Amino acid sequence: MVSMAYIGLGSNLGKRFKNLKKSIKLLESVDSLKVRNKSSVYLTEPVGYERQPWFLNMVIEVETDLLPLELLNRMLKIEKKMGREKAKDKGPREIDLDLLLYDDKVMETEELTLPHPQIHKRGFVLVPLAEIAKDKIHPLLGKKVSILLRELKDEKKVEPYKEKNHE
Ligand code: PH2
Ligand code: MG
Ligand code: MG
Repeated sequence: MVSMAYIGLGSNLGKRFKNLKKSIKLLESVDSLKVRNKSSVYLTEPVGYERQPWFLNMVIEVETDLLPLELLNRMLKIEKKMGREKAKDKGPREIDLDLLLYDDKVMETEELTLPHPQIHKRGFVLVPLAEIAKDKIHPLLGKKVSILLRELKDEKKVEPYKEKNHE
C-alpha cells in the first residue's frame, strides 16, 4: 500500500543548506520511498529556545510503502548519520526530520504522534507546507493547511531564503 507523507526538515548548525540537501539525498536512497515534491527553503527565527542560530526549514512530500514507524526509524537513522546527538535535542542541530503527516493517520504512541502536534502552531512548518499542500486537510482539526496558515498566531519570522546567501 502506497502512502503519502509530509516531512519537515530543519537545520541551524553547520552548513545549513547543504544539510537539508544531504538529508533529502539520503531519504531518496531509501528503498520504497520517493520524494514527490519539495517546498522552497525558508530562513526562520528560532521558536522555543531562542538563544540559538536561525534555522533553514523546508517541507517535502514523500510517497512510501513504509509504515509510519518504519519511516520514522529511517528518518532517525539519517539524523544520526548526519551527526545529530540526542543530547542536543532542544538546542542547535545539523538536521531535524519531523514526520508531520502520514495519509490521514491519527495515532499517539511514545515514539510517534500523528499528525505532528505542533503543525498548526508553527509558521516555519505551515508556510512551506502550504506551498506544496495548501488543500491538504489536517486530519484532527478538519481544516485545510491554507486555513491553518491564515489563522496562525505565531509572530516569529519566516523569510524566503535567497540563493545568493547559500553557505
Ligand atoms: N525546531 C525546533 C524548535 N524551534 N525553530 C525554527 N525556526 N525551526 C525549527 O525547525 C525549530 C525551531 C524543534 O525541533
Ligand atoms: Mg522539530
Ligand atoms: Mg525532531
